[in-house]
Amino acid sequence: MGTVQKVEVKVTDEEKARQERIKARPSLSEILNLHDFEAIARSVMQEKAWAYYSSAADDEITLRENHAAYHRIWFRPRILRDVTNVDFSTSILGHKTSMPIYITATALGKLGHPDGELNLTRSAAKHDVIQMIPTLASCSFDEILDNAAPGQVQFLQLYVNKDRAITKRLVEHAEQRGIKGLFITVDAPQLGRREKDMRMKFDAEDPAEVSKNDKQGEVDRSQGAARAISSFIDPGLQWSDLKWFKSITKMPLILKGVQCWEDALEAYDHGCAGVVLSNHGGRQLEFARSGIEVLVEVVEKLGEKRGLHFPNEKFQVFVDGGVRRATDVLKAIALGATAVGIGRPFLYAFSSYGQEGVDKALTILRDEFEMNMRLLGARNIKEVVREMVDSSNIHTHTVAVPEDSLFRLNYESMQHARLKDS
Ligand code: 173
Repeated sequence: MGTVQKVEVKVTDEEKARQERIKARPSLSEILNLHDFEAIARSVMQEKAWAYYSSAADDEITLRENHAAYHRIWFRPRILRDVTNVDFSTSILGHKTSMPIYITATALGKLGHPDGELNLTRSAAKHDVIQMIPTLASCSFDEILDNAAPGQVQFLQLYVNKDRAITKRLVEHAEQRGIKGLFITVDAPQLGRREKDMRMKFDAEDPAEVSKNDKQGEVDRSQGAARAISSFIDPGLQWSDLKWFKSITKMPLILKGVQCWEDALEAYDHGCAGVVLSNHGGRQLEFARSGIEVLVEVVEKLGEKRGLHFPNEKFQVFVDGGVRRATDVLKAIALGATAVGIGRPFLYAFSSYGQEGVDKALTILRDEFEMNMRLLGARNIKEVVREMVDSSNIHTHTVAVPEDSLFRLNYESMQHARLKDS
């Protein structure tokens, strides 16, 4: 079983108790679903790391909506279709993947485990899925590439630096090292308020700090991990910059963080290869809608305005946020997404169990896909079609759905400021 981080923290009573909780982790064979990793991570992770990974904007309403939105979509399965064999492999930007998911970019992997993002790289190779490497990884970009299997497909998530020379170097280097797609983050001109994270001080000596090689500029450490390292991001990024990106790279450009059909249409008209309908895991604009809700309007309006049918090879639409089950993914596929990004569940998996945790998470998803494709009456991803879901309630934000206990139990309430002597 992979080692859980035991860095040289002062051995306080709280740390001793944490070490006991690490020893008391259930074995991987007892883990049944992705929610389980979250519950375990919450009890075994260092407080600061948990705060950074789990936190989201303001009152965390969008964080919860991302997951809850999937509960407003119900299936219309087909029967008697000989589902002895089901194949849920597909391709993303022309690259094969064993399932219609990818490991999306999440910063600061070493906060959760000493091997950081390499847990994801190695597991992605083993399970034939694609990893999107974050600009702000704890491991250096080259270390991640060097640890990839021969021919392993990886994408790069890009934060655009105010100093375009730094961005240009990174993009050219990424292309030269064989990165297959550039996902430009467009929903974070300024970092959202993640108050759980802000209550923690980001430590100058933190071993998990973003890779020294990939440093993007000076930092302000008073407001949590994320704000500490985000000041290099250019809030001046605009549509006209896409021309420049096209002039410096041949990699397909995908905008990550599109939140309405009008911008998806702009992206298409600007020659992007796709969009990720995302609100950054609920960490940016509070009351941003879920990616799955936005997907419904994007598919409808781009069909109407440009005659596009989805899924579409030329312009691919991805969704992320709140995904915990293969049924969530299948809903997005039925509604026209090419694939779905999953972030936090893999962080929680490696923070709790190292690479074996990620392996287990991917195995769980594979098993869920197999069963649910059979139950849905779809033998391959092409057969997961629009008619298999009823999304008529997607834009209605208050509907009665059964309590989602596993998710709710993992949700941590926000904290008030504490008195000095408490
Ligand atoms: O969501 C994040 O935490 C994130 O994307 C980020 C952005 C800048 C610095 C660190 C993390």
